[in-house]
Amino acid sequence: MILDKEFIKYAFKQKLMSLYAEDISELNKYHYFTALGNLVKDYISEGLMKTNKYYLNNRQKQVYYFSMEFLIGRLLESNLINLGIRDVCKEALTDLGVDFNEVLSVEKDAGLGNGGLGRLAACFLDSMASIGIAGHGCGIRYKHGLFEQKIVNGYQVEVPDNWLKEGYVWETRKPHKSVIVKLGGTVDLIKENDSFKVIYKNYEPVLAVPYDIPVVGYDNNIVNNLRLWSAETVDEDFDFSSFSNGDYLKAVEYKYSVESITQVLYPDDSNEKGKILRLKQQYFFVSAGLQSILRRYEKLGLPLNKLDEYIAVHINDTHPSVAIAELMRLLVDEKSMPWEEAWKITTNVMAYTNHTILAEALEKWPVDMFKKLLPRIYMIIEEINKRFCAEVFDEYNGNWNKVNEMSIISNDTIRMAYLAIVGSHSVNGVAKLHTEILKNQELKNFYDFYPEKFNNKTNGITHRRWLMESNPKLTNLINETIGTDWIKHPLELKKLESFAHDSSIQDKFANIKRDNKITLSNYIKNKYNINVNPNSILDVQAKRLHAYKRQVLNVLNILDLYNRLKENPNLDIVPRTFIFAAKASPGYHLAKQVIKLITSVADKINNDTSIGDKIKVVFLENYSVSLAEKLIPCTDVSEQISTASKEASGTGNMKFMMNGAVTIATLDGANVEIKEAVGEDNIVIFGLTASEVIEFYKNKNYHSRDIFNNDPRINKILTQLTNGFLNVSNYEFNDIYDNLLFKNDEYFVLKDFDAYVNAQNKINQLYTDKAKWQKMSIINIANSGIFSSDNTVAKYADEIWNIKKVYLKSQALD
Ligand code: 26Q
Repeated sequence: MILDKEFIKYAFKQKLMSLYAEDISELNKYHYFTALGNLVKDYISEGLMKTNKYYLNNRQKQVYYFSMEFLIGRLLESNLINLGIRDVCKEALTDLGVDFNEVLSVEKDAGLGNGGLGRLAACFLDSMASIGIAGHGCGIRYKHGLFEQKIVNGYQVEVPDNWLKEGYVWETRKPHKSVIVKLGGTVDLIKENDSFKVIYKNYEPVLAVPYDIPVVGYDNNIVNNLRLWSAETVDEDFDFSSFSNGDYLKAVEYKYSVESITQVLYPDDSNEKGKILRLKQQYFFVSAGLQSILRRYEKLGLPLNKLDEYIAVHINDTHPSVAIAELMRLLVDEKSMPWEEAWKITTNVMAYTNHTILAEALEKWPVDMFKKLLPRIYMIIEEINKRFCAEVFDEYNGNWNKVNEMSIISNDTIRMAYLAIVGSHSVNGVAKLHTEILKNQELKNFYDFYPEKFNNKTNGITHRRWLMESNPKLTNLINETIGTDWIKHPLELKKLESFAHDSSIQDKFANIKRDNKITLSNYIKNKYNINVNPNSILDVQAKRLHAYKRQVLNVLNILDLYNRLKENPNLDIVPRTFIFAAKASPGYHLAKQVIKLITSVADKINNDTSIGDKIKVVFLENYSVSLAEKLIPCTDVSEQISTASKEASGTGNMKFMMNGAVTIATLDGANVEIKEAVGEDNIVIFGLTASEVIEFYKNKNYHSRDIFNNDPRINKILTQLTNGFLNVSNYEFNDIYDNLLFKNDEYFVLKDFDAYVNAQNKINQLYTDKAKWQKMSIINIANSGIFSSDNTVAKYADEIWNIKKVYLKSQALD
């Protein structure tokens, strides 16, 4: 099919007609979006079918990325870009009098994730398809994604995200590919010759129905698949008569209980613990995913003992780690494979990525609860653990302490990270520093035992969404300056470096940033009625709210700057707009208090006419993929100020640098590698290092009160939190205050305060030298190519999955 402008105009009008039986002039942007979306989906479907056929015919090894979260955002524009038809579609719609950008903007985000981990999964899907890796996503079709955030009276209010309400153009329901997942009940093992037969009784059958979303590669004819599972009642069981004497209410209850499994994404990034529904979600999609993988594999007609040559399964954090036991169950129980052989295959198939070192975020399940919901899986984990403990015992000459420390089951809980490590052939961290901390601290026992399993894969982001789609003006300028090779080979962005000192090029980059800032300031004016000066420094901290990410440190600096300006109205600073965007987990009280703090500081400062536009503070509500796409291209200063050692990697940091922001950062996560890439002159680093933080914890020799007592600035600011200065009750920010002073400031906010203030002053200084700043900005863009997820995924494919790239010529597909 050739998609030229005339054909698109014709097909678009046809689509509108077949969908709505009305003329284009009678319809609106929502109809236009649906029509264009459907048109594009039809076009993609053929590619999907052909790619699939190619993979099957060539027995291509496949990787399945199992993740509880896929934060994919909007798809229309990225699909158009990857298909190479964005411009022609824009022209076609413009010819028809339709505002193309308005059509794109009505698409609802698929917000099926909390933050970094979910967005990483989405970037990996885009990169796998774009570099030619046969890789697919497997996850959950939540009826409600991450909540929508409203700010009311300065407080966060959560509204359910009803993203499926008007239907979702990109998905295809595949009821004929449904499978059954068994929950609860009991199991009997019946001896049969040398083996066992497993009998399941009184379990609850759940029908897992797949919905497929195509994942389009960039200009390469490849379309992979994201399969999301939805829970439904099994028809025969939902037959009302099967509920003795037709108990209508019981039947409805049953339906409700089954459907609740895929009702909602847990809006959390660590606090939610021991919730049975979460475990159901995990097992539900893992079992469904593995069953469908095995069913497809059997179509190939290959023996099961070669499964590891054709299939890789990657687990995104421990959330899908029951996959290890479930694959054992399928191989041993359902396919009668001997345990040893099944174990070898399972560990060869599975690979695990760790995304956190926060102890409280490591998943543990109470044995009682687990056993009740997944009795057979529990037995299998016990067996895995028994054999593993025996190995540890042998290796360490009968050292029971080691066995206790490393046992998967301990103190009546199952430690999922340990299961994931034991059951995988690869364990990776997501940035160099993070991997080192895992190896030398958190998972040291396991690194000593299995050194060959551990490796680093620094995160990445797709430059197609985070540069080409979100910042078209910058993209065009890069194309004019160095050509377009970088699009398929992002490392080529490096060529920009030779222009970093060229003042005419610098001006062009500066003008684009300014244009983008004007767009954002208009948006802020319309939505919040706040005037943002486009000549001010746009300083942005956008990420989930968490104590370790230290939004509070940012706020304390703003208050200090405000105090200084009040004392000295002639203080010579470049006007600065501080922007925050962040969702707090609904049950995370402290994080919500921080939102109220930011909005209160914003009210105080924005309404102080003596400040003018020297400082503005804006809290943008409902941070999401599409808001990030708006915000990042406008940013001058990227705030990456987590307590060193706490942020596994960060990926926002990469998105901002790719759009020419200068980073103010601690040496944490991937910031360390950003610094290596751009050089220390092109980033502003401050604060404690990871080893200093770790030493303080070990020696218990940090006392935040001392800093409070000795630093009058801190004394003044913290007093302002509690004395009505911010026009709220004196108790409003109690938790923040207590954490900093009475709970000894776990995240070293006060300890790093002075260094941060100095770093911010340095930013101010650097910005006053326009040429210097622009040089820094260009060098950041030039060195962002190594953070393209294309590189990251290529390393996963090569070093973990053992999968080669495929190249599909369009003719080869017919
Ligand atoms: C756990 C149990 C119950 C409910 C929810 C959860 C849960 C949900 C989400 C636990 C963790 C998450 C998400 C974690 C996450 O996003 N981690 C981030 O991963 C990024 C990608 O690797 C890193 O860049 C970030 O540093 C890391 O914080």
